[in-house]
Amino acid sequence: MPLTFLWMDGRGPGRRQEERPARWSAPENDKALAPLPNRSRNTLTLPPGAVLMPAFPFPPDFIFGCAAASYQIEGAHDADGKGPSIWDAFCRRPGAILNGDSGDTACDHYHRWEQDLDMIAALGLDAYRFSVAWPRILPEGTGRVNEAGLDFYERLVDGMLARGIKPVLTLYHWDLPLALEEKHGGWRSRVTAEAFAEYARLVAERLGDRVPYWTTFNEMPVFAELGYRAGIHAPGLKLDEKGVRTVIHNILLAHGLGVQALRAALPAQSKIGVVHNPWACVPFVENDACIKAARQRWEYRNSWYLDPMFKGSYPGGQIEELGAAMPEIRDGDMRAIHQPLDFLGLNIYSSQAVVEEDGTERAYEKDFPSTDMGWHITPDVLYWALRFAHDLYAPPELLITENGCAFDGQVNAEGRVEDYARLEYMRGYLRGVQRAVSEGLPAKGYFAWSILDNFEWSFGYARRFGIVHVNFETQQRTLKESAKWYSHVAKNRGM
Ligand code: GCO
Repeated sequence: MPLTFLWMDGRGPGRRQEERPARWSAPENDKALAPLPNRSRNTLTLPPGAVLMPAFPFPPDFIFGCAAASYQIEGAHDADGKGPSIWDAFCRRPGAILNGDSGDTACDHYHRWEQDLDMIAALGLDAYRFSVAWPRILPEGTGRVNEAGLDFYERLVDGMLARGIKPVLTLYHWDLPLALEEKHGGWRSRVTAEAFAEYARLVAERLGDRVPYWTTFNEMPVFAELGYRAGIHAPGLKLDEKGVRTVIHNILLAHGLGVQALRAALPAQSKIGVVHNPWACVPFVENDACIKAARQRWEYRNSWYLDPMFKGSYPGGQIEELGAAMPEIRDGDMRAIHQPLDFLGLNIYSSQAVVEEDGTERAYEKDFPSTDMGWHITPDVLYWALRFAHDLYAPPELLITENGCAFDGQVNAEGRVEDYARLEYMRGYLRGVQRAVSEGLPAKGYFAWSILDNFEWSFGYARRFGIVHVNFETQQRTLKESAKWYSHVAKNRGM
């Protein structure tokens, strides 16, 4: 029986089922990249068996991935020669973590990684963004190498490749070897920056031939600000302005030295980048003046981190504002920090402000719809972040390396986790990415945070970000409805 559909003019009629390749790809690649056509609505009668192109298609090589991080999922905190990290220590500090939780066991991914990779493969996801725990490789941070640690990540990477999953590796997702903190002051010291480069080299030498995407750091502002100024993340310090700026400088330096070490050790085609969590905003209305004003606010708020890496200098105006709190910069530091990068990863959950034409930042009202973290649900923010990052820094590739939401949700009597709020959140945010792609911005991938409910830092297990539910008593995994939906999107290359 012929079906009548509404479809967007200019997107073309559906493809017949039998013509459909295993994975959907756009009839003409550049169609997906062309600007959106005028949305006049037409009706179309399709022959039986025909399927529609997704209303919001993505290019065939777009990466639909998922993400997690070592300390948040691995557990096995002292297994096979691993040294302690600053998070192992911080979690033991009374009152530091909600409910006294720790990552000691977490999702026990260290022992269940095969099952977890099977799940990612069954969902049809293209890539898995994971992090390496530095203290598994170098239990004291420097010096003695723990081969068993390297072996674990080698098995994990080979396991991904065997299942057709692209490994996207992060070297630092906050679990610094405790010895570096205790002996040298962690990121307060340049010794840690040099140690990081050595660690990067070791991992690259072992896994370089198999990992296409390499990331030095995850979210510098978070572990610098929350760990060294607010004291609510490891190592739990409350430094003054100059102290924090010194920490940031050392992290940036570590990034630069790390990129150099990676370039020297990796095959030429490897992609090297960094993951930043930008302060993000949207323009009040979509006109040139508002967009310009929003981009200026975005630049002002992110340039302390992005300018050194992409331009080789701290933003001039802000150096003046800082005055005596400016960190010491040694000869050659800025050159070392300023390394060519192949991609910029963006972790974005929420817009912080609506920006008016005169640059005023308006905060969202208190009762604005938000997730269990209290983060506002602002789907357009991904589009604007991709656009501003492109306009200001033009990295060859942009990836949304994290996006997702905390909503509580348990397995019901039918064995389902009906997290339609998460599904709608993802649908809305992904449309922003699709808009960016359709306008020709180099947005190459999206990674759902997170594949599993996991240890959410100072919130312990009390915030669930997973598209897969984890019962932390039994370690039972259950696909949430959002995971099933996301699997459709990945398999159909669009929504
Ligand atoms: C972070 C980290 C993740 C978090 C996630 C939700 O970015 O803060 O990359 O580890 O769990 O962002 O807060």
